[in-house]
Amino acid sequence: MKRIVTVQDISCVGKCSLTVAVPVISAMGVETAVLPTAVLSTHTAFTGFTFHDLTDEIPPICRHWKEQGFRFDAIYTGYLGSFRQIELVSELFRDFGGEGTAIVVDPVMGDNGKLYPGFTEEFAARMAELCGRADVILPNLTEASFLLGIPYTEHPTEAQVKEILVRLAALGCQNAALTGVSLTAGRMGVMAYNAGTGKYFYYDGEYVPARFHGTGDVFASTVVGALARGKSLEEALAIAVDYTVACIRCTIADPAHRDYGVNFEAAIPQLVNMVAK
Ligand code: PXL
Repeated sequence: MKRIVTVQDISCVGKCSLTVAVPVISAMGVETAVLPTAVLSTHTAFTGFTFHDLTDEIPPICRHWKEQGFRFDAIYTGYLGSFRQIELVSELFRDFGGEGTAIVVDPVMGDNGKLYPGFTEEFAARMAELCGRADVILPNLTEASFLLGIPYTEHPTEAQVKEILVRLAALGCQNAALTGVSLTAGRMGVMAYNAGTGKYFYYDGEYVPARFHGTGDVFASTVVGALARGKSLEEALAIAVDYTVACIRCTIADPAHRDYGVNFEAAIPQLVNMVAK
């Protein structure tokens, strides 16, 4: 069985980060090790959330893993809470990366043109350096604009998306995939660029006009799980679009749905089928 490790926070209630990554990637038949960066009572869209930083735990955990000789088929990073955590994640890439270990960075920092609480432009600049060390990065349009220090455009043209992708790849990563891209009315998906081949890839699904927290984490977790299961990046991105749309559909199909997180649980059987094909 393939084994990945994911580095992000535990938001106890809110269906994002680890409470999404662990069930989704595990359901795909991939062992999912965790390196928790912080414990929050909820994700940061709630008011009054608690935050307990776990940065000091990271070096001893990694030391123990090195002693045990653990290897991972992928390292997947999501929400990181501090400059020091970015540094420690760089060290994790150095110590556990290399041949046979895909590095996937989801530079979780914001959405809808705004940074999440606590993030700054300086943080985005450091996150951009981390992206340069990845095989695959998965920013949304907001995160891409902060990574590159360019204005946010909600509806970029295809030419603008391609230019953003080339600039993202110039940070140093092999593949950049931009989420939340809509090139046709009523559709939304992902466009990716491979710096080695110079090729673009686009895949979209039905655009459901509803926004929920955690969809980026559902998307990124699915990409990581599918890659670990031997899918190509293009296949993994397509599965991730289809699963994310299925999750949003399941959420709004329930009139009593909560307004945070998506009902990814109900769509897990579909995900399992998609990855088995
Ligand atoms: O879904 C991304 C995410 C992860 N972790 C925390 C968050 C968010 C989004 O708001 O607040 C703590």
